[in-house]
Amino acid sequence: MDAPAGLAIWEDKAVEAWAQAWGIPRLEAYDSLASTNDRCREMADRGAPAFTSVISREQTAGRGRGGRSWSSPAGLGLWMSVLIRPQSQESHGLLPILAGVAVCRAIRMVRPEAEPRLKWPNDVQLGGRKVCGILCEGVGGGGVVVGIGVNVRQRPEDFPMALRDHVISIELALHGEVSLSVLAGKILGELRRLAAPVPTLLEGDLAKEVANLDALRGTRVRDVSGAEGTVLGVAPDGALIVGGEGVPERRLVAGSVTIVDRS
Ligand code: BT5
Repeated sequence: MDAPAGLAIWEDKAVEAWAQAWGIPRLEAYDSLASTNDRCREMADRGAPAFTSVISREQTAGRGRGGRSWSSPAGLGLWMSVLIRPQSQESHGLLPILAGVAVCRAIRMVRPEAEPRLKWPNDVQLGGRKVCGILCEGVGGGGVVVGIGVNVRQRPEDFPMALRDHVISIELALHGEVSLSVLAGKILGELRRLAAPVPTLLEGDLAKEVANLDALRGTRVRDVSGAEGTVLGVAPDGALIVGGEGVPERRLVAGSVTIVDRS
């Protein structure tokens, strides 16, 4: 497939200059793409180096896991994909969490009063509402495209009706303008710190940080099989540990959980 026409200028600056400022080898920016993950995958297939990134003002077919759709209106959020090339397959399960930590740190950098939380396995929340979703997709040669969608400027009416009670944008939660380029630069900077190289386990300070950010720890949840339990934390390999009150401890490695009770 031919490469679509990329922008020379994004957010008032040459795209190449952003790549240089952020210390990444290659950046492409677009007005509109079906999905930044698809474009990043094409670049990966042609041998693009780690941290090659793609940003689009709008996505016409932005997606979540399992083919769910991701609302990506023009100019209202950061819709970005980053190619990671982990040394080992073992670290793949950690990538959504590492990207989530990068987003939490970046939000704190642009809004120090913010209290973002990680909702295992791939969401970032503000005030219990989803502000960011992460979609990691494997590509050839052991690479992973990490898609990061952050709601930045939406007002409630900019979200699809069915989502309004569960979602939030940074500006709705915290007021005042947030620059897409500053946010993108902070996320990429933190991702480079966390994922070059990609760790194979969550250990030490990083494990503590994940525990502190964990929105689910201590909550009662139901997994996709219908089983309930209390979240005990995130394991070093990124699995969610659920147990408590006579329930045998188990590890969830994929899927989602629903919060049943916060007490
Ligand atoms: C996700 O999936 O949360 C991953 C979303 C990844 C989006 C990025 S944007 C850049 C890159 N390119 C892409 O095409 N995708 C990535 P999941 O956990 O399956 O959640 C999907 C669900 O989130 C949907 O079914 C909706 O309920 C909800 N949702 C859709 N749009 C949303 C939005 N803008 N903000 C919050 N929630 C949303």
